[in-house]
Amino acid sequence: MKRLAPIAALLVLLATSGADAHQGELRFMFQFPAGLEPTLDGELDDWAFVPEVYYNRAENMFNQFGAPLDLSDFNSFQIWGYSLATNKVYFAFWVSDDAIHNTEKWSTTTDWDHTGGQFRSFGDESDEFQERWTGAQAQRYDIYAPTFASGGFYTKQYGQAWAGEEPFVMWGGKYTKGEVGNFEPAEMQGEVSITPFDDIHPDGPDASTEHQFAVNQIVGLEANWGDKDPDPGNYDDAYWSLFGGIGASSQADQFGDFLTAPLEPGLPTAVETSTWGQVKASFAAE
Ligand SMILES: [Ca+2]
Ligand SMILES: [Ca+2]
Ligand SMILES: [Ca+2]
Ligand SMILES: [Ca+2]
Repeated sequence: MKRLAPIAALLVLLATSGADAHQGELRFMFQFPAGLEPTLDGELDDWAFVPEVYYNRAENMFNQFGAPLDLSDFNSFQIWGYSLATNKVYFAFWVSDDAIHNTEKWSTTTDWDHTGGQFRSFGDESDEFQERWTGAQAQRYDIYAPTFASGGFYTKQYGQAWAGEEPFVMWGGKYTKGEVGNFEPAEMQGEVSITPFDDIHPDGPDASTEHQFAVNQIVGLEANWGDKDPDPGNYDDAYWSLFGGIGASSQADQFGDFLTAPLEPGLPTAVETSTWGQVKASFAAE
């Protein structure tokens, strides 16, 4: 499907005129119809009907360090979506990089209720304060998957660790070219679901407040890929960001804004009995 999304294009005008944007231009979270949420198997065919307006491509990212844009050095797309039926976030990505190390990942920060504010690095506060509030009202997730991180995990939430593990973060992914850690070009892709929270409590989900998605919400996000080609221990090549917000790893005011888009016209809506083959056949027949 190559057309641009007419509803999303219109909402650019509406939302940017009234919203309190943080960094950069408004981007869009695709709304999956109920029953068509992606299967987290590492295959991105169930994202094929997402229009181009929802793709966040490397050529539109910001580099906080030295290297100029060079798509042979780093290339990617990411798509952010959500579902009202499952109340989950869906994140798909493709990465092409001239070397992928097990210290490289998507470092993404989230502020679903758009409060802004500090959420990590409370250096002057008590241990008790830090345990309660680090990663609570806004969050940092590191998505290494499908790479197994040098630290011994695939995904991580900083502060409230349980919220970064299954079933609150689920993923599927694979390398489609090369491999991790051999200093040669590699490509990988993945798809991730995240349970969104407005407050994550150390005691677990029952003590926490889940965020409830609705259409036309403005949510806060940032996502980064730190490129470390010559030295797996250093961000020596580039630090690519969606919005380029300096300090976004601890300050939610430095995130950018996404709009939770309405359903795109023309997507199937009642697919309980459909298989993916039938759904794809219906698109091919258009
Ligand atoms: Ca899939
Ligand atoms: Ca690179
Ligand atoms: Ca918040
Ligand atoms: Ca790299």
